[in-house]
Amino acid sequence: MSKVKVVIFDVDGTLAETEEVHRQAFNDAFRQFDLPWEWDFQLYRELLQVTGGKERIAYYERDFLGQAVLGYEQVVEIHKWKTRRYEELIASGDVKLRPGVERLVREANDAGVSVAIATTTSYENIVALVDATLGQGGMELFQVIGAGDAVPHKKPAPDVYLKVLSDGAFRPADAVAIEDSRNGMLSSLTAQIPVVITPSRYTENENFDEAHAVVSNLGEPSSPSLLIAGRVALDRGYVDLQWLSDLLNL
Ligand code: XBP
Ligand code: MG
Repeated sequence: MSKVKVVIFDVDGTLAETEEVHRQAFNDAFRQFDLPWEWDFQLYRELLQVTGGKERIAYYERDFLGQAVLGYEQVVEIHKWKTRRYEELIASGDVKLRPGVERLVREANDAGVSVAIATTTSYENIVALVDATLGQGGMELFQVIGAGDAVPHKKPAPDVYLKVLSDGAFRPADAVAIEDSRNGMLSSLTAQIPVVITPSRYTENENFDEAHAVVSNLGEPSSPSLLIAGRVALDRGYVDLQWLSDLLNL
């Protein structure tokens, strides 16, 4: 009998390595709107500290360049174009789910354990990614979704996790979050939800000291994952419901 009642997944960096696609879509949008901006890998890593695409653009102009010329409506318009571009790029099918994600999502569904999403990206972007990776019907594998602008404050604020808990009538002690970033970890922990970190390309140097476990990825029976830090040994080499329950039982 699983103690976990809901597994809550972050999206960007956790379900898949999507941030390079977001970066490309931002840069394409800047060209489209004749803005002389180009975000490279290092700069984008810094800018990822600001969660949410609109917030990131506004921060870049105001605090990074120190000259706010775009009004809020223009930021929204650029971001809308960026979202369409992101959907196009994701639909090309080059981005794959990270190891173990599909296995754990299906294991939970088969066991009657809920699967939820808590992200700062938009609902459209989730659908684009899930359709491209899990195919038609993939969205039905996620019973509760907390996305983007549905809450007033994005991660590291706990709002999106609190929304998922309240929408699904889950207790924090029955939930576990899977995240890839410090901001995501703080969001989940502030909502009192235990968190497992699978660091991603952009977040591998962040501090995850407060996480319940850090694993290189969720792993597969055929390609085990490395336990970087954690309170329970990862004997089988991959994260499954039993292991998550053991983590919650501590
Ligand atoms: C990561 C983010 C997002 C994406 C861009 O979200 O901070 O802002 O970088 O997406 P997650 P939008 O919580 O899934 O890790 O442009 O749609 O905001
Ligand atoms: Mg993330």
